[in-house]
Amino acid sequence: MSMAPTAEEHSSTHTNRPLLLLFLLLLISSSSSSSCSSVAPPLPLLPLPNAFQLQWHLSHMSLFFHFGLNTFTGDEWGSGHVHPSLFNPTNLNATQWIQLAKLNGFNRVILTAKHHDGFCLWPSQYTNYSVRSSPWKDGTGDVLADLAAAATVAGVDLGIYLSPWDRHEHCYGDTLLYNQFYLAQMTELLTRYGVIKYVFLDGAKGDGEKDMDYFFDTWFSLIHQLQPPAIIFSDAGPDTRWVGNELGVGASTSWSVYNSTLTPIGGIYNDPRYAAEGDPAGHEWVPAVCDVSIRPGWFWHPEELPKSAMNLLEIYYKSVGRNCHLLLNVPPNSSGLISPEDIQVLQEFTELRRSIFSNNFAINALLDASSTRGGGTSDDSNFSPYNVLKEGLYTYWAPEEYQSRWILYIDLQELVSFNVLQLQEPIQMGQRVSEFHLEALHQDGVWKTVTNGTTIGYQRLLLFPKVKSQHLKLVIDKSRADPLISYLGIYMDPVTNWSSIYDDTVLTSHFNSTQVHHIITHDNSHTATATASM
Ligand code: FUL
Repeated sequence: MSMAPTAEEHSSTHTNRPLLLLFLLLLISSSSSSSCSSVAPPLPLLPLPNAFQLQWHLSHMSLFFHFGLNTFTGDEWGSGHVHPSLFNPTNLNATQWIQLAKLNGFNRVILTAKHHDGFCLWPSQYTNYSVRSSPWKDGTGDVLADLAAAATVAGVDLGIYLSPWDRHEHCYGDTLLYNQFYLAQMTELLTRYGVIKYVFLDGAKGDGEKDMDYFFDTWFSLIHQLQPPAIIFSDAGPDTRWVGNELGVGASTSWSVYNSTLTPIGGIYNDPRYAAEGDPAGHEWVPAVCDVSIRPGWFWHPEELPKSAMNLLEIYYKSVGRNCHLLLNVPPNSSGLISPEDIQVLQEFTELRRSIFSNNFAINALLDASSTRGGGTSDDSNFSPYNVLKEGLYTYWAPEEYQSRWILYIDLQELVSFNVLQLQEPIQMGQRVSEFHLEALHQDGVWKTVTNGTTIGYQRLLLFPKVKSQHLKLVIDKSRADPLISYLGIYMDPVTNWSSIYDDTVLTSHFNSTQVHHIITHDNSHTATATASM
C-alpha cells in the first residue's frame, strides 16, 4: 500500500504549510513576549533622595563625639581664650570610640573638629589654637587623623563638625576674611582625611557677638566639590535638616520632603513646626536629624551621668521611629576614652533593641492584598504583598493603579500579643503615605483599630496598648500617589510605656509657644540673635 499522499492531500499539505509556519511563529513570538513582559514599577514620585542620602537613610543612627578643651574645663561653650596647654588626654584611643559605635549599630560618627571656642582637634595651618599647641603627644597629635584611621579599619563612615561661630579667631566678624579662613579650614578637613561622609554646620551663636555673614552657598558648593559623598547638615539643608530641638524628638508627622527656600538658615521667623514636620508639597529631599546627648551636656563633665537605656529607647521610637535620623552624642572623657557608664548604657540600649526587633511576629504570616500591581497576589509577583516581609527597600508591595482601597491582609497563623508596628516605604520611589491605620480582628469577631498614623517614610514605629489577635489589616487611607510598602514588622515591647511615646506634649508646646528664643547663626541677611513672635 502506497503511503504517498494523494494529489488532494498533497496540495492541501502544501497549501497549509505556510499557514502552519505562520501559526507556529505567532505562537513562539506570543509565548516569548509573555515570558519577558513583567509589569514595570510605578513612576517614582518627586522629589527623590540622591544616592548619598539613600545610603545615609539606611544607617538610621550616627554617634556624635563632642571633644575638645571644654572636656577639660567643664564649659559647654568655651570662651576661646582657654590656654591649649589644658588639652592633654592621657589615654586617647579613637579605636575604642569607633569600636563602641560599631558594636552598637552606629556605622557613622561625627567629630567636633572645631567647636565654638575655635580650638582645632587637627593641626590647622591657619591658626595656632589647636592640638599643635597642646602638650598632648608633645604637639604632634591629630585627633581627626586617629579617628579617621580607626574608622577606615572598622569600615565606619566619618563626619566632621566645623563650627561657623569661632570665639577665638581674630578675623571673626570680618565677613570676607572669615569666610576665606573658614573655607581654608574646611578644605584641610576635606582633603587630608580620606572620605568624609557628613559635614555638620550648627547654627549656634551667642548674644552680642560680632555681626557678619556666612557665605553658605559657597560653602555648600565647595564641600560637595571636595567630597561628593558628604551629606551636609544645617538648620535647613541642603542635604539634611535640623528637627528643631536637641531632645532627640521628631514630629509624629514627618516628611523628608521640604522647601528650604521657606526656611532660610538662621531665619528668625522660621516656623518650628515646618522644620519638624517637613512639607508634603515640598520640592526638595531634606530629611530631618534628631540630635541629642546621652548626658545633660554635649561635652563630658565628671559630675554628669548618662541617660538610662530605657530613656534612649524612648528617644529611638521618637526619632528613628518617626522617619528621622538619630544623632546620639557620646562624649569622650578627659582621659580620651568613652566612660564605662556610657558604654554600659549603650550596650543595654542595643540589647533592648535586639530583644524587641529581632522577633517579627509577621515573618511567617499569610499575606493578601486588596490588589497587587500586575495582578495576582502570589509570591512570584514582582510587587507581591509578601515583599513586605523581605528586608531592604527594593522589594515592596504595590497595589494596582486607580484603586479606591489599599489594604494589606495579614494572617499571623496563630494568636499573638503585640504592641509595636514597624512600617517602611521604599523611599527611592519618593515618600507617599500620609495616613494609615492598623486593624485587628478581636475575639468577639469585630475588627477594631489598633493604631493609626500619618507619615511613614524611611521608617515608622508605632507603640500602642498590647493587642492579642491573629488577623490584621493595614489600611492606607491617604497617599500622595499609589502607596508602596517595603517592610512590615509586628513586635512585642515589654518595657516601654506606650503613653510616653504617644505623648507629644514636648513638641506641641514647642510649636505653640508664642515666644521662641533663637540663638542662631546669621544667614546672609539676618542678625544673629532674636526673640521672635510666632
Ligand atoms: C549646638 C551647640 O551650641 C552645642 O554646643 C552642640 O554642639 C550642638 C550639637 O549644637 O548648636
